[in-house]
This record gives sequence, structure tokens and C-alpha cells, in this order.
Amino acid sequence: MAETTTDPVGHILLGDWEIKDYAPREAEAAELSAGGDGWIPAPAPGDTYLALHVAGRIPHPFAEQNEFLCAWVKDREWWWRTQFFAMKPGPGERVILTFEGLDTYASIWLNGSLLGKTDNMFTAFSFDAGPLLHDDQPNLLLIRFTPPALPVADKSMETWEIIADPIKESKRNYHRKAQFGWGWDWGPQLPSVGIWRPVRLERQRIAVIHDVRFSTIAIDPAARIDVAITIDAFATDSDSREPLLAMLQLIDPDGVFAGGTTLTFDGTSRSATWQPIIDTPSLWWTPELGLPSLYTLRVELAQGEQRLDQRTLKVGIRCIELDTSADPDEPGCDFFRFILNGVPIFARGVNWIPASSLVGATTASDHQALLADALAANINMIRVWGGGLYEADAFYDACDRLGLLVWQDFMFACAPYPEHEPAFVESVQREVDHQITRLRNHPSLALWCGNNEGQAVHQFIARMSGSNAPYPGDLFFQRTIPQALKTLDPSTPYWPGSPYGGPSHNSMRAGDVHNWTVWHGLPPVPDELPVGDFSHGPEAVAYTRYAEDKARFVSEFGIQASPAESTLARWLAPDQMSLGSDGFLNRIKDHPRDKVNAMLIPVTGLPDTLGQYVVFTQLVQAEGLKFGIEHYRRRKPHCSGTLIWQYNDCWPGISWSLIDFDRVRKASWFYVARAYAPVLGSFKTLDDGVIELWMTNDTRERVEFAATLTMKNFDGNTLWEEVVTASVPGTESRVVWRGEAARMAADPARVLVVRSNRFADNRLFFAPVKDLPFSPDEPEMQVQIADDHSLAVTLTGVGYHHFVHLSARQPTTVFSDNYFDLQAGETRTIRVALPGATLEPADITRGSFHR
Ligand code: BMA
Repeated sequence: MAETTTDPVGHILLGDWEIKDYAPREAEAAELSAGGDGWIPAPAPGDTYLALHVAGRIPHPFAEQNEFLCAWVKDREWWWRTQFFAMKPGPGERVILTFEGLDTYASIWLNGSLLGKTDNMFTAFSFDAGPLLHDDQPNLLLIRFTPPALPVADKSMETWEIIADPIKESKRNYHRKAQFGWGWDWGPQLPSVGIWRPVRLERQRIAVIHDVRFSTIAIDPAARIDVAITIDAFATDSDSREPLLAMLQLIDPDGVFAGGTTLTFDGTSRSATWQPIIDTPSLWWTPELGLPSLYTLRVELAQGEQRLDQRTLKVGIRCIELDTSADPDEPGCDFFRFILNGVPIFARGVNWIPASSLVGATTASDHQALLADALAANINMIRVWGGGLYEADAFYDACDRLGLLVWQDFMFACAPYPEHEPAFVESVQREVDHQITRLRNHPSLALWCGNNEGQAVHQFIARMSGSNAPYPGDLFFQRTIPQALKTLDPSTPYWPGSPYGGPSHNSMRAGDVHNWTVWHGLPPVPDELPVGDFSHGPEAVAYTRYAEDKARFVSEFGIQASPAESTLARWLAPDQMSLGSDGFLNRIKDHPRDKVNAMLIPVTGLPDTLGQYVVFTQLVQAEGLKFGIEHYRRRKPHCSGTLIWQYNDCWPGISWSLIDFDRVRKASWFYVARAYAPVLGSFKTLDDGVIELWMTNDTRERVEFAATLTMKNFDGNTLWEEVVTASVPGTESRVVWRGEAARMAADPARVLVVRSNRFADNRLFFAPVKDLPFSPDEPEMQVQIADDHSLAVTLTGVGYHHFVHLSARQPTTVFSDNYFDLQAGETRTIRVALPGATLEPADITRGSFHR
């Protein structure tokens, strides 16, 4: 018998389950209800593959090439069962069984009777379980998950062949199921199955709070708030004629009462609103603009003395707008920028993919740790990408607390969708209503976006074939979703797709852009090809081509890099730790597998060993993102955001991520943290031999600074120096200094360095790093034990060291800084910490880049 646990409001969580597999249609619910053996334990929420692994039936699906050994799982029928005690509902009561997420084609039996069927992993399903409950014996809940291939066997609309072949056969576009599970260009083909979100049993009496909506109407500067409460009064208590009352309380971030009211539901009224005015609100801000202040909203539903239901929400007072007005300084172009509480912001963001292919296995602490790391990298926006998941509540709660804005895609990606199938349309409608209602109160929610790359890829394919057929999916992105938002969340902006807008989707003149010129070699604007070479050669995909990008908002751009060597070693056998091994090559899901070579050749040259591959790919990714981000941020406000593809990984693969699956930060994480600092100093080289220093200020305050510009050779001798003082107003980006390269004695054998009291050091090389005379020796290193969990590592330059990095054995080791340059004679002390474990000097090694 499963032990029962309760959630914070006292509902019973059904978390202990068992699973068993059959050939499709082999087993019957009736016979399984009688018991039988061969069941293995499976926690819920959880994942079928992991349960099988723990039970010793399969090796870990992420290790070696076990992905292929696990391919049978998706073709089996999976049965999940649990038993629990519950009382039958008394007078005026009902018992509701809610499944927050079933993945995906489930039939549910309670005590042998069919309770219902589900077909959408993105929608919650609730059933009135009361009539089927047994008072006097355990209740048996049984779920059959049908293999996803069966319900779509007769469907014919094909997906596009743009990511990989296997997904075409999956007919993934017919499933309301995470699209990436069928394999993506950064993830394995391991479609998940099972109970991936909590299952709850709720005993309800007379009436419950059906919904609470909190929105900020205006801030001028007092805040006008709208709180809408809907109740579900399903039974009337015959003994009581008293009305139902909702008591509301708003508590400010310091815990002080900020307002309250009691709403009365008489007769047939089921909804009511409260519109308080908060005179001096503590607003919710992104980190560079202020604090992400959160209020607490408590709602209690009662009848007379009887408390019936309650909800507690963390809410934020803020207004978010998407400004797409004409840009007066770039005629013919429109802005695409977010305005938070009246302040135009630059979105320093990333794209988020699911934190594991085994979707039910991700925990709240996984989300919290990854998002805290995003904040530490000066990120202020996360795009939840459409090929993945609507994330768990813990994800959005963390974004609210940390001040991270969320760009939320609806879960559609890179495919036409069957808008002609009534059942599919109905399922999408339910999903959209459910997710909007679930997520709309989060102050972090900045944008709803229809899908990933649907309209743009359709337009591209249609133009190539001379067709002007509409995009199959428009029904959802032009009608279903915007109409639902109009009623359910009119105050959050909506954008129909990404990329979308302008004379063609992916235009630099309006809307958002995915820049895949760099890396994939794709043209940025399909309808008006700019002059240039769009191919896969080193010059065509070089990261310096970001400088040509005049987009308004770049919602995807990125470069692949290997995870840490230690991460690969945890998932591959020693004999697979080489560049040509099958195990290593299967970690690369983008094709051709040597695509990265075109990026490496001009910068680092090609690697001979796996160790070099790790360093070279991480270096090119880091330098490339730095180059791109600095360019885009200098263009502020004409460009008002960059979302790096991609932040995280769903397995230990080779991808565009900044942080690998084992949570080791790649070099790019540290480079991005510097390039995304709210106050940034960066160099721009012009064609006429002029070098500019720019200062980008994302804060609201004017920043005054002094900086020293130094031209040095790599031995450390200074050849030229100048001190600059300037100031830049809040939220602006400006050139603050300009000089002739010749006057500064610029030369490939030298480096231009800027050091300032207000922003991080920056530097400019005049030749590719493979040609620069970096020190062949590593810096001197001294390690001091600070305490059991941390070390102070002091590094001193014996020449010019580029890409200096410390590595640790344990993946969760945290470095206060990493992957930086060190000049001759310069000293830096790095704090290295391993929370919860002992760290020894021998755990740390150092390295740098030199050829
Ligand atoms: C875009 C994304 C993803 C993909 C990435 C890298 O297409 O939306 O689909 O993984 O580029 O190719």
C-alpha cells in the first residue's frame, strides 16, 4: 500500500506507483485489477526509462549508445498502478482526482471502472472519483499508456525534414506531446512515457476557488490592480443559507498588510473582482533595474464559520509591453522591445530546453539551480522554447523570485500542424486555455509566443516551390491562441511565432530574427537575400558575420561546443573517449557531425585530440557569443534583445548550451556573464582603421567612468596608453572614445586592453588566436585551503595567457571566475568551492589556449 503524502494545501498526492509493460493490446484492465506480479516501483511524477534503469532492466539511457538499446520502450504498452485509502464523499462533498500531466495516451480505471481517457500531456485532467471510491478497502488506480505510434497510425500530414529523419516517421505533429522527444539536433530520440506531473486527490466541500487572476492595470505611479475570483459552488449546504464569502488579503514584500476585502457570492453569482489601488507600490523589476518585489495574495473561501478552500499566490506589480512602433532613427524599421514599468529594456537572454529528456525526472531543485546560474550570468530573460515543455510551477516561481522575464512559446516547433482534425483542434484549445490560466499570474511572464519557426520555415519552403499556400497551423497561431488570450490574459503581449514579422519572417526590419548564418550557414532574410556568400564554408559561417546583423531582436543565435571532458568521461567508456569513436560521435546530433570544423579552422585550427576539441570548441563558442552580444548590445535600442541558443542541455551531448547536462559551466557561460553585465565596455573596429570604445548601460542610472586604454605586446610591454573619462545616461549605449589604429601602434603582435572602474576588463586582438604568441607555459598556480569546501587559487602570468581555466573533478564545483586572459606578471585569485563536499588541492588542474 502506497504511503500518502499531502501537498501544502492538504491534498493527497499519489506518488508511489508500480509499472509493467505489455505488447500493445495484450493486457486487459479487468485482469490487471486482480493483481499479478512482475511490477516494478516507479515514483510519480517520474519517468518510465529511469524506473526501468533503477530496476536493472535497462542501462542508463544517456550512457554510451544506450539510446538505441532503449528504443523498444516507446513501442510497448505501459501500465501504471497505485493503491490508496480514501473515504467516500459525505453530504455536500466530492472527491476530485487530478492528473497534472499524463504522457500521453492514457486510459484510467478506478476500482475496475473506466474513469476517462487523455491524449495531451500539456493539459491537466480532473475526474469526479467519488462515486467509484471504496470506503472499506484500498482503492486501485490503473493507467494504461498506449504506444504513441498507434493513435496516429492512419495520419498522413508529414513533418518537415529539417531536424532529423526519425522524427518524420514519428508524426510528432499529431501528438500533443513534447516534440523534442523524437530526437532533435541536440537531443536523443527517447520519447517519454508515464506520469510526468503530480497526481492529486482533493476532498472538496460545498464550493472551491476555481480561479484567481491577478493583473496590474496601470502604474501612474499608484498601481491599479485587478483581482478576479471565480468559484465553483457545486453543492448547497442545506443547513446553511449563508452566502459564500471570499476573503482577500494583499501583503507587501515586507510582510505588511497592503489591502484586503471580502467578496460576497450571492445567489447564482460565481465571479467577483476587487480593484485595489496601491499608492506607493514596490514594483517587480529585472535585476539591472531593481528588485523583483513580490506581494502575497491570500484568498480564503468560507461559508459562515466554515472554511471551504484557500489559495496563496506570490504576485508582482508590474506592467509589461512589447513595443513594435516605428524606429525613428532607422527608417523603414520597427522596434521589437520590451518595456517594463515604462522602461525600455534590452533582453539579455537565453533559450531554455527541457532540463532532461526524461521529462518527469526534473525536480524543483534542478530548475532552481539552473535558473540561479542564469541570474549569475547576468541573464534577464528566458525563452521557454516551443519544442519542449510548459515547465513546472517551480520554474516560473523561481523566475518570479529572481527577476527573470519569461518568453513563453506554446509547444509547437518546426512543423505544420493538423488544423483540419477536429479532435486535435479541440485538444489544442483545452491546452491553450489551461496553460494561459496556469501561468498568467506570474510577474515574470513577458510574452506569449505562438510557436517556434513554424511560419518562417513554411514561408521559406513555400517560396522555394513557388507556392503561396497558407501555413497549416495558422488556425492556432492567428485565431485559437490570440482569441483565448483576449479573454484570459489580455495584458500579456502575444507574438504569433518566432521568428515572425516584417516583410518576411526573419526580417531584419521588424519582428524577431533567428540568426543561423553563423553555424548553419543560412541566409538571414529569405525574400531579399543580401549580397554575400551563404554556404557552409569557414568564411560564410564565421562568427564575425554577426556584425552584419541589423535585426531588431535576435531570439536565437549560437555556436556548438563540447561539454567538459569530465562530463563526457562520466557517460562514455574510456575506449570511447576519442574523436572518432561511435560513442563520441553519437553525442553530436546536428549533421554533418563535423560542422564545427568550419567555425574552428579560422580561429583555433582543427583539434587532434578530444582534449583539444573540448578547449577549441568552447573557445570558439565563447569568443563568438562575446563578439555577437557586444555587437547587438551596441546597437541598442535598434536591437533590443538577444536570446542565445541555447542555455541548458537535456542529456550529456554536444550542443549549443552554455552549461552542460552535469551542470559544468562551459567557457561560454563565463564569457556571457561578462558580455551580459548590465554595464559593458566593448571595442568596435571600423573598416577605415578606426577603433571605437563603446559603453552600454542597461541600468536606469547615468554611469560615469574612467578607463585606461593600453596597447601592449604579448611580453607585457606597454607601447601606448590613454585615459578616458565619460558618462552614459541610463538605458543607453554610446561610443565614448574613438582612435586611429595606426596612432595606437595596433599590430597583430599586440593587444589593446581596457580597464575601468565601472565595467569588466575587455580586450581586442588583431589576429586570430591561433596565430598569436601566447605563452606556451601555464600560469604559476598556488593553492590555499580556505576551508573544507573551498580553495583560493592564485594564478600569476609568466607571459600572456589566453583562455586561462581551472577544471575540477566534481561537476558541481563553482569557480568565482574562469576562462580569462592573464598578462605577464598579473595575478588573480579565484575562489573554488564545492558545497557539501571536501575539496582538495589535487582536485584542481589548470590550462590555457596556445598552439
Ligand atoms: C532552431 C531552434 C531549434 C534548433 C536550433 C539549432 O531551429 O529553434 O529547433 O535546435 O535552431 O539548430
